[in-house]
Amino acid sequence: MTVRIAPEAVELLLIRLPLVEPFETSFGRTDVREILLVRVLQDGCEGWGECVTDYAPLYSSECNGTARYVMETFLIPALFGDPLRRVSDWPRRVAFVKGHPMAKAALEMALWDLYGQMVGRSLRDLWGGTKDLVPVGVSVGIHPDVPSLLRTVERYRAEGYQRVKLKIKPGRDHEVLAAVRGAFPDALLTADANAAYRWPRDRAVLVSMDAYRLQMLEQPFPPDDWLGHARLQRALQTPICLDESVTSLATLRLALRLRAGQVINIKPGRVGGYTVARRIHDVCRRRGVPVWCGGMLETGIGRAANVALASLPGFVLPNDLSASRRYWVEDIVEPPFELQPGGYLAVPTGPGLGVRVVRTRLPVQWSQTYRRDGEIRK
Ligand code: NPG
Repeated sequence: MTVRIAPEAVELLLIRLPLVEPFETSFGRTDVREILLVRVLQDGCEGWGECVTDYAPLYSSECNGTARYVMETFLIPALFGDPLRRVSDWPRRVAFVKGHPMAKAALEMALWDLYGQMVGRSLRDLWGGTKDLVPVGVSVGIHPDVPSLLRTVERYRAEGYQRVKLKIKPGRDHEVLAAVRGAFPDALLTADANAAYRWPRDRAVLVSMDAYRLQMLEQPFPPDDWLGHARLQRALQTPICLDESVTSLATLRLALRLRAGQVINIKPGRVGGYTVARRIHDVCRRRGVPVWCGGMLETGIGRAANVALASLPGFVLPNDLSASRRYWVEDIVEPPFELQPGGYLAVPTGPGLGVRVVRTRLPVQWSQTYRRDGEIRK
């Protein structure tokens, strides 16, 4: 049986979901997440996707407003063209739209879920995942003071997370890393700068971070500073992990050729979807480069897709995929993600995402439905 992908309708919804505690990075602080969701409908089945954009373009150039505009003006009409033979044809279908990887990825996620529902197979199965459980860590935001940070780290370690990632920025780095390493001599620790440092200005500050025995230092410099990353990596024993820099297979190859990093954080939203994310995984695996799945404070929708991705064999390091209760009072899916003994999340086995979206739990700000026949309904 061949299943063609030709949704009759696409719904976009914006929800506002408060985080259980504020999350601060070098680019800003979030208390409430504004999240754009996508629902696609075909033959009585539905598929859900989550867009990892935020209310403002702080992490990258996209935000909820650009994603909505690009989806409704270009991507949804492209989806309403000829049926797709495979979901993995989506990147080629939308290649005429330059950039906007998060908008493309959100629709692709919904199409994978829809396809999985239609053929009764899980994403793990469709993507060649090999694990039932994926190792997970927790990302700890910038805290107002060191004692409160130590309390947070203690709590997450007691819950069982395998590693702790600390957000750092200039002026909020050595103090934090020294305190956490001092309090937890054996903890698996990483640090993430979200591009807040500059080469060569911050060379000495960064090189002296070798003292903290970090598993990796993530994205110290802006995404396009390839030479800065390569030069720092030559001076640093700690492996550099690239996040924002790796936006495609081409930038991955550049990173590996320049030795600008030794570890890759794969975020499907950043690279335009799960098809490209899997290709990046495949190249890294062939070359022996360890990868892990990054997180963007997703609801259970995006988390389900990311957990399935992280079940692929090359995802060998703890992922930024924490339990639902680390983010939300009540997740919008059933069942929620719970931390398993030893610091793992279980990979869903049901069709598609393998979780059910609870419509009554969605704090919808606005929604709009676009139909193949051209009708638009608010
Ligand atoms: O557990 O989802 C999570 C958070 C992981 O630190 C995390 N994400 O820079 O990787 C990042 C950061 C982030 C969060 C980036 C939100 C963009 C938006």
